[in-house]
Amino acid sequence: MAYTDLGDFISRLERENELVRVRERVSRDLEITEIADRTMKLTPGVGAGPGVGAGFEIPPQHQGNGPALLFENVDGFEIPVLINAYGSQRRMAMALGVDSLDEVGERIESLLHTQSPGTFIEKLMMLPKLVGLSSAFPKIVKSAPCQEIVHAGDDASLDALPVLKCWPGDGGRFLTLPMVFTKSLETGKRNVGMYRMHVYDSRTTGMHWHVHKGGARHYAEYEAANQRMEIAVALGGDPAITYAATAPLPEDFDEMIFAGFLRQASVDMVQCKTVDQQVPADAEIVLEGFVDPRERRIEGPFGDHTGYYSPADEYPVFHLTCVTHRKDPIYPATIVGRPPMEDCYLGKATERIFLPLIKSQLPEIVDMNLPVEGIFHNLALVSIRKRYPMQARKVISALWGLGQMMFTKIIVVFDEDVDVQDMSEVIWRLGSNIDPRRDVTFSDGPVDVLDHAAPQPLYGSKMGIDATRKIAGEGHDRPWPEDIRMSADVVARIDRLWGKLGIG
Ligand SMILES: Cc1cc2nc3c(=O)[nH]c(=O)nc-3n(C[C@H](O)[C@H](O)[C@H](O)COP(=O)(O)O)c2cc1C
Ligand SMILES: [Mn+2]
Repeated sequence: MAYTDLGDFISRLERENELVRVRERVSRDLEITEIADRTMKLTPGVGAGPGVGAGFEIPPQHQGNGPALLFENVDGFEIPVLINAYGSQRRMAMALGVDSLDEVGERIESLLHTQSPGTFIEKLMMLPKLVGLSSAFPKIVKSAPCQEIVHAGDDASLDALPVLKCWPGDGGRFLTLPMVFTKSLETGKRNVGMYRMHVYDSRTTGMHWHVHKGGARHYAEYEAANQRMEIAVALGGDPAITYAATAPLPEDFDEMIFAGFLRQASVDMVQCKTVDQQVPADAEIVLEGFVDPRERRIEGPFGDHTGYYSPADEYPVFHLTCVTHRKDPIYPATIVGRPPMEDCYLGKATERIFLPLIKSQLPEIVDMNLPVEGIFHNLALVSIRKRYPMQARKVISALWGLGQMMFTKIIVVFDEDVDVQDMSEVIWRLGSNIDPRRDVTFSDGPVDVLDHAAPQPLYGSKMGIDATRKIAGEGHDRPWPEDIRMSADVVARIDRLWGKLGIG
């Protein structure tokens, strides 16, 4: 059931009426962004706004967001641009071959219940063993579609790729959906992360891995050893592989094994031509190259997923040594910016898929919502089954210690009966149930590199809010009021009467 490649996924999207081919000629500079941004912000019943609709029609049934777009006529380029392929709950589920994202979470949960050793990380690290070696581990293949065409040496260039300039204030054009393959110098273990790449010229780009991420951790080893770091960057392939590059997996958990688990079939990998890396054989385009351990260059600014420009800063530089690609490749891209955007749905997939793992460590957690406007690291809404005083504080502290949850600026904890997916209820309970001085707790720690409100980069304060009802032992001596609810017999009687009342 796994997709053989990106083209296979595109065919599925098309069959399901989830993709629009844009045949009008458009520029890769800003115009694709403007069309994609409007598309990502379409809501049912709301028009696309002036100007859109000239070259294509939006099918009617997109729940809260417009279709995937395949730009077939990008001014000056032969290669088409795919964007917004992950941009809805439905398409994200389709990308992972499930009907609902919770299915993936349930598969993880049932694995954890069959064999259940140790901590969160230990459990996650067990996954490959649990899934079984044959089905999840990557396989090496000798020949690959992604190497049908090879441009090595002086022939290697980024110029044929329709890399987007996303926003007017951007420092240049950026690869926005690259899977960056690195290897630890010490252990040889692989990491794959999605880190945007600022194109400086035909053969050099920035390498924007944040200091907290796997690529930067490997890079620190090469810096210490003063050794050149060989890197491969893949674009496209089975969408489950691309998602895996964005997933917040623990250190040393091979994203290609996780992709194998997601697609329930191992990922075929092929050896690169000029660097000691393997890449997914089904990729559209592969960039091979290296990063020098001493070189730095200004990267950015870039209109970021925070909805603000992230400032220019110094990052390592990627030097291209070879480009390989399919005969007729597709260039996958996304834009980020003020939410909701396509990346919100990649993030929502992570929320659903990782929830069972978080619950295995914090069993009192019932549900968690990372609202898209909270851009994932700003706001987490969590419901818990509370049994003892200060349990909400324990959950808050524990979440700040769990993987990339460490970046979460605001965590709000509610009781189990609160639907944290319902923002109307969230705001009502939050305002009603807290005494700010008692129920708000502050802490300091690492913050996301993109956080611009922290007084200095990389570290700042966090806020935890206990919005649960206060129980004995929490210093609240007054009785806690009951929710207002109608008596069951009256509800039943009015249920029977309702249709006759002519109200609706
Ligand atoms: C569209 C998109 C762009 C991203 N860009 C970056 C980036 O430029 N730098 C970065 O450190 N993380 C970026 N991320 C987040 C990482 O991909 C994510 O944190 C991932 O878990 C990193 O994997 P790692 O833990 O193996 O480093 C991006 C995510 C998405 C979905
Ligand atoms: Mn990783």
